[in-house]
Amino acid sequence: MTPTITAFERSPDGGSGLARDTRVRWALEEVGQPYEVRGVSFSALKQPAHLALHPFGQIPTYEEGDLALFETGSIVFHIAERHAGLLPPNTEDGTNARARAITWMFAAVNTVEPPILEFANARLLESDKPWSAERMPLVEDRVRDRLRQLSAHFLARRSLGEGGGDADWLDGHFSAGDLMMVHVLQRLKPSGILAEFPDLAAYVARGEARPAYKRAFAAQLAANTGKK
Ligand SMILES: N[C@@H](CCC(=O)N[C@@H](CS)C(=O)NCC(=O)O)C(=O)O
Repeated sequence: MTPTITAFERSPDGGSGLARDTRVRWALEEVGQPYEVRGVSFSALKQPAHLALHPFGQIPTYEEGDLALFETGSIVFHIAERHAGLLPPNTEDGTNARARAITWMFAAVNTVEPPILEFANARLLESDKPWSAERMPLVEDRVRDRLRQLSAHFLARRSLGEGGGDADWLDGHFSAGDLMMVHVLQRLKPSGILAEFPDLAAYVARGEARPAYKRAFAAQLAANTGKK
């Protein structure tokens, strides 16, 4: 059955990949699962029909037969559980690697995304407040702390010679953990903070170079611009 996801009818970023349906589109493209998209307006997000799917009135959602899901972590996990390609197999050899990849999915949304969102909100919604300039360095440094830690993880993997010596991804092969982490980090690109960590900027670029990401990005852009 072809799943249907929801996305902004008109995304505030014009469809340039920041809206969270990108993660879901990307996961579906990675596993080769066709999908349909229903655009939702900002006012419809808070109407009963959408709230029945998403109690917090947000996108994306995922519908497949009787199943309706919200939260990108859960949706991407669901896709990764049902299709090969985003998590190591649940075999004797793969179980630990699978558990670690799932751990990275949680780390992306629970540990790395919150300070990045705080920073994005501080820039977009609070810059006119009298306390904004004083607070901003604290908010930026919380982001830098996380990036330093993530960067140290890659450095440790490289120095251990993991991933064939180049450690392109968080833990072995590309996984749903990388998909979530790359998308979380992308939000930092316009600020210049990501560029302070060239290894992480290169990691994000590797994610963006994946054909499945490019297809997801193009589809979201086309939906917002009407151009294919
Ligand atoms: N934790 C949620 C966050 C979802 C979310 O923040 N969606 C944004 C779009 S990227 C949204 O719908 N914003 C509109 C609103 O909150 O009213 C997830 O990962 O799915």
